[in-house]
Amino acid sequence: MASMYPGRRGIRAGRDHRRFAKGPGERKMFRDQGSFPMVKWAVVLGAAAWTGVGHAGTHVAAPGGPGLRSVIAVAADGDTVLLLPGTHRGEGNRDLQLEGKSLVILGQGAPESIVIDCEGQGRAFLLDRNDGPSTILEGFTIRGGRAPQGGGIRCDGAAPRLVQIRLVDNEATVAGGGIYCDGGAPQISESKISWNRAPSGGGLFCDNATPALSGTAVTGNLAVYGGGFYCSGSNGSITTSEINANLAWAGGAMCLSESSPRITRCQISENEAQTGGGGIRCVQLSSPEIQNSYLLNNRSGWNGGAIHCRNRSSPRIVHCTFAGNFAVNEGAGIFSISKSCEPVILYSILAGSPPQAVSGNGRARVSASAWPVSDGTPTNIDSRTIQALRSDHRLDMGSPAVDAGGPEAYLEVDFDGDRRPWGSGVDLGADEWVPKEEER
Ligand SMILES: [Ca+2]
Ligand SMILES: [Ca+2]
Repeated sequence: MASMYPGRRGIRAGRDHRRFAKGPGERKMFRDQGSFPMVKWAVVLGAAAWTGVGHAGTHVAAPGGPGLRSVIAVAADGDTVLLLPGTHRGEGNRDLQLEGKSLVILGQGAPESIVIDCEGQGRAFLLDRNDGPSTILEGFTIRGGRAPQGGGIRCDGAAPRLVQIRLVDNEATVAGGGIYCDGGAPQISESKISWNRAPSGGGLFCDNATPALSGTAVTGNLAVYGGGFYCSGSNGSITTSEINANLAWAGGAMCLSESSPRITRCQISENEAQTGGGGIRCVQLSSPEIQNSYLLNNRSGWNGGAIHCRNRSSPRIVHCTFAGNFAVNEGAGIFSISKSCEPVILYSILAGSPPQAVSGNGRARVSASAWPVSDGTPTNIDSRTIQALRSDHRLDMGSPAVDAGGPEAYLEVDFDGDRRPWGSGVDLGADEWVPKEEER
């Protein structure tokens, strides 16, 4: 491991985070994804069986064969390339480009059993502006990639769909250990981006891109800036995803610079930074909208355990639950370094973060939320709310947080997937309490 990276205390966090991974959020996250991939597989495999391998629309790449590059070369626009189980390695299986053709590259089997191993000799795919949403990479693993930008995949103005892709143990020497996006609008769903590393953006780096992540786990990645993500001039959306146990010098889960993504129904937990922003570090002019999300057990070696704001960054945090975050200095929940920052915290619960859950020179506006009484804030609704959180940070029957949220704009689905409001009002925090028999 290069010495520029922070130490690996995050490995401990990675072990701890499994207890959250078994929570109802993740179970519902993956259940929500439906059966589309299985149906598609059946259709494709049925077509291959009916017409044989020589069918014009379907091509097969087997491990040990001539390699994916030569299969792509003979494929026509709109064709499907089936990757057979096993490890695809060698020169014919790295630094691949699709030659302007829209292809579906589909793993035939469990994504973990189909591996493109770049063996540290290059990246798997370089996609460009010819590769739009009809370019689909689905159901396989990319590991061992190494490149300056985008160790596993680089997208230059591309907008491909990545479905059930595993980007594991890739490295960038500049930015984007797993994937690097220079412009474009990639859609990443039901995927895992784990154990990648780069100086900036251990998992992903987005530069003036508009990514859409859903149902994706960004876990255990390592960087100097932005363990999970680095977004520069990039907005986009992150929904029903887990950003857990990433590690960085600054911005454990993510660094945002001139980037204001919309983060909904996500769990951001167990991330760690040696300096500001154990979870999210808003560097400059970055005002993400964070809704119906959990920020749990993130740690900063300086200020801002969950969120650190600087240089006119004013995130808007609505219906979120903070618990167990920690900062060595101050701002276990949210820290704003300057008066130019005006984070808004609304209808949220800041638990387990005393003292100074919200601190710094910024003009944080906390309203209609519950937070530790030790902060002496006039906006505390009821400290019993915090004590009433279950061990899994969900609400329990009779919690003061039930129906205590606001009538203003809210998402109609809570973190768990329950419809909100249930009962006479929306609940505080990320979770809407519903009677057990009504839980989805
Ligand atoms: Ca309610
Ligand atoms: Ca719920």
